[in-house]
Amino acid sequence: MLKDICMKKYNKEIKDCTNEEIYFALLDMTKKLADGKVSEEGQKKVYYISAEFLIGKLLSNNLINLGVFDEVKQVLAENGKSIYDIEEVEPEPSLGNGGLGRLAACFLDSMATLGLHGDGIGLNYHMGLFKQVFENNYQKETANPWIEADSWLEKTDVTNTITFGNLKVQSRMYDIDVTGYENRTNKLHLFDIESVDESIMEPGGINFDKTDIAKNLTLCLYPDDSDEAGNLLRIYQQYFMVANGAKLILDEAKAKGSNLHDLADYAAVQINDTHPSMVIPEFIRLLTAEGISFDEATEIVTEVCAYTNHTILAEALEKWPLAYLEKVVPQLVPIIKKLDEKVRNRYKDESVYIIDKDQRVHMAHIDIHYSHSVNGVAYLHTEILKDSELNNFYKIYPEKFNNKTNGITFRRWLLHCNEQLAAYITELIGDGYKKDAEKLNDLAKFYDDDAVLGRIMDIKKQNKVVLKDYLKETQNIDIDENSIFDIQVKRLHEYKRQQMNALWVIHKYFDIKAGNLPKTPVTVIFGAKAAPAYTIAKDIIHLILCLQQLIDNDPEVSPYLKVVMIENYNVSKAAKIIPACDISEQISLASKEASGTGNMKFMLNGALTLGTRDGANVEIGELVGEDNIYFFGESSEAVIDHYAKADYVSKDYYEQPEIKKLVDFIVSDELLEIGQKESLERLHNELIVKDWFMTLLDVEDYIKTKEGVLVDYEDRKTWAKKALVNISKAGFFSSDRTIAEYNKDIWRL
Ligand code: Z2T
Repeated sequence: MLKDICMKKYNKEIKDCTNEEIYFALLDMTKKLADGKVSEEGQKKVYYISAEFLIGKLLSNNLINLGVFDEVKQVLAENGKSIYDIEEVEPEPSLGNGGLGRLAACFLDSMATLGLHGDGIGLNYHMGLFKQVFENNYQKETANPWIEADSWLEKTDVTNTITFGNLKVQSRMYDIDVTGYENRTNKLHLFDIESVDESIMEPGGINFDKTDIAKNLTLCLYPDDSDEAGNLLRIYQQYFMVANGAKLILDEAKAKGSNLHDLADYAAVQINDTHPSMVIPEFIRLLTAEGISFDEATEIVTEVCAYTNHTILAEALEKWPLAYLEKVVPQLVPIIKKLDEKVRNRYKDESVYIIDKDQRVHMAHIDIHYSHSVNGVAYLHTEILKDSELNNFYKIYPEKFNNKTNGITFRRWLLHCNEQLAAYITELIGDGYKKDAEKLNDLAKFYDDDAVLGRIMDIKKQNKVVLKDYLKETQNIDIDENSIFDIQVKRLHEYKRQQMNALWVIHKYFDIKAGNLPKTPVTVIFGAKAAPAYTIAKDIIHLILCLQQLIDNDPEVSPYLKVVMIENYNVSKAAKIIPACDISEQISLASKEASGTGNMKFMLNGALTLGTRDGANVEIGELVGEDNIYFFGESSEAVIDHYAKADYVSKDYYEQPEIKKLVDFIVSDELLEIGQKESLERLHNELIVKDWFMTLLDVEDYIKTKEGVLVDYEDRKTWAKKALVNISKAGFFSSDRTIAEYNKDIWRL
């Protein structure tokens, strides 16, 4: 088939085509194959509405799901081409920030894989998330355009006029095929404005005129919300997404015979955090325009919609000033006021009102009152929502609250990223695990099989070499495949505590200087983007890059310790990094990481977790048992208690001489010579006088525990067994399981 396409498209044999030409030919081929698997099925359909879908590159993923990856790889090889070189040609769509967006992408994969009719609804950002480059040991942002003349996007003839007060914009829907693993194909619908203008982006950076909505609405994944124009743009984007989405959902239901009173028999809408929450008042607006009473419209919408919460961090909970909504979406304001009135008539507790006394609209409150389901994303997270963050709502609606522990698609995060391990698992237990992840438990019979443990460690070693070669090629960095790969890759945020890991590096640096040499050298790998306006996060990146340079240039230390900051960490880099990992750093302040999903990817690929009892780490621990995970630090209860009593004083911890020595090294002569004084001093001061996420509370236990991990690493056989236990218990974290639960408890397709 590929041969024919190349002939027809370029009048060339495969062997004579460039990698670019082959990529575009495979694009055509894949689309055709996927198309054959689209089918309307059943009356009810689920719509996953999300401001982010971090789909990453799609070619190999689609070839795997369509069952032709091995065949294509073979044909290419016979013609002197490599599928891995072709993969490099594909631009990476970065239509998400991190976990929330990647989760949405995994969920689409699992819906199609389970044969559920479920589509995604989102926005066609032209730039996606910024591209990160390092300059003078600092993060700099540049634009990241990804749409080419020929891409996965299919232009549809669905268009709408979307009204914002006096401004009207024309929209158009673009579709991306979502292939299921040996199953149906669904669609990801991405809406765009017809008048978008990429040329308003200032060259070399990520700045553009934030007020020119008709040109910028879908230009970028939501930008900083640090100024009014940024906030307003975000509201424009959100309404644009839900207005197009709600219209599509009603049109599809009507086409299938719905009279709208029975909408809940045709549509289930999952609201991914509060970014799409305006879909609730928008549905009510459309339904009442069709003659349905306001009260009935709220009941219909409540039956259709379900809401997922992804964080308890106060700053991430959206509260829009009513004045902003009046400016951008005046048509929704009377509806939101009426919804608030209904709440006020029923409940006396001010904390559950939609509009607060400062005239701010709490988006999550709309969702909780007017959805039938509210879920957290890991057991601990849901318990915290019920017991503290949303306790006042839980008291009103206990039946609405439920947990759906996150998951990841094993197609991308095992079959694709770690072909060798997948092939070996198949050799051991057959390939049933590809569709039923719980079958990984069958690996238990090999826990004490030396030959198996040896092979598991061999594969790990080979993956480390692959990463070594990749880093050499992309960043000209040399790492030692015989060192321990200790990895923390995720967005940069103080609650995730990359700064604590940096303090460990400082500790180890002192230790080595003092002559305590580690048996096996350690390579500490970081990858993280900081939000452009998040100053302290950028300071932490600066510290890590300065440590990297300091240690590289120190012949006493560099044979034993290396720090590497991966530039522009994204989905395709994750797929290269994760299979090579020995120690997975999941060290967030307990209670703050709602779930985490990187933790699951590392476990599945045979890394051991060093972490706090936070998010899904708790469930990983329960599955593998305390011998096969390294927990440290204060419990979530203790942390929540510290916040309640406001009794955490970082200065008190800083005064302990061993801790002071580490923290003060941030402003040592050695580092000031490399880095910028202002930045390092700001971070130093922050840790001493604020430390809002309690780094110094846990740093001592962290260092002690991590030293223990390094000791354990030396017993290779016991380590290999722990790795195999982790792989074998990872089945629970398949997003197929998560989606089956969403369907059983919430969507009921
Ligand atoms: C995000 O990635 C997450 C939560 C957010 O709250 C926003 C974004 Cl962009 C508004 C993450 C959580 O931090 C992480 O713990 C979780 O695993 C992930 O969502 C998916 O649920």
